[in-house]
Amino acid sequence: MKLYHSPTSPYVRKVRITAIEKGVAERVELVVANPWPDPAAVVGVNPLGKVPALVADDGLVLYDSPVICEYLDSLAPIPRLIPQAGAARWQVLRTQALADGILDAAVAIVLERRRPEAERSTLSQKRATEAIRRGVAALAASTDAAGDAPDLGAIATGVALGYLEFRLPDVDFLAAHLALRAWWSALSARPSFAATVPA
Ligand SMILES: N[C@@H](CCC(=O)N[C@@H](CS)C(=O)NCC(=O)O)C(=O)O
Repeated sequence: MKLYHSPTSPYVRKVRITAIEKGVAERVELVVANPWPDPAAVVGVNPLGKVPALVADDGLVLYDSPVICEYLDSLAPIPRLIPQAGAARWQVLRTQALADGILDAAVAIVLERRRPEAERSTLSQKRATEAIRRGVAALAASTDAAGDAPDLGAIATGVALGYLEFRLPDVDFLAAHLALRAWWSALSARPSFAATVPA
């Protein structure tokens, strides 16, 4: 399999952690494709011009990190990162959607901050910041106890919190959520997280 990736993309990190937790990381060849300076690097595999994109061994092309993670989860029965049915399945997928939404809002702020000051929208940044605050509060209300083997919801949550710390360190989104901070700290010690810390 080939994973088109940029080293600092949090969506890519989620896929890489999923591959490690599933025990299939050695089957994944990393292909550097940074879409910001060079959109052509990835449009051949993803018409949206975004990473991650995966080319499976049989030539199947997949994109959007939730789809790629579900594909990786299907490659081996154990550990199961997305429950196959029932309420547990929908809760994991919802948590992933929540964490990915936090990422989308955080990425929007990062991009806004990179624009010339006169072109920045304070309203967009404020809306995104508030969405992140509400999202983190919802994660804090629902995250499982520390020490559990992570499912895809936990992986996505850990990646989102890591990205907030990496790109928006001036805002302490976890200040009011000390239990979530402790949970995340324990999760971050796992080899899969330690091996994928963004440089
Ligand atoms: N929903 C997508 C988001 C992927 C995404 O936004 N990737 C960013 C890198 S962090 C990207 O490639 N952006 C390039 C662009 O928007 O042109 C996923 O989960 O895979």
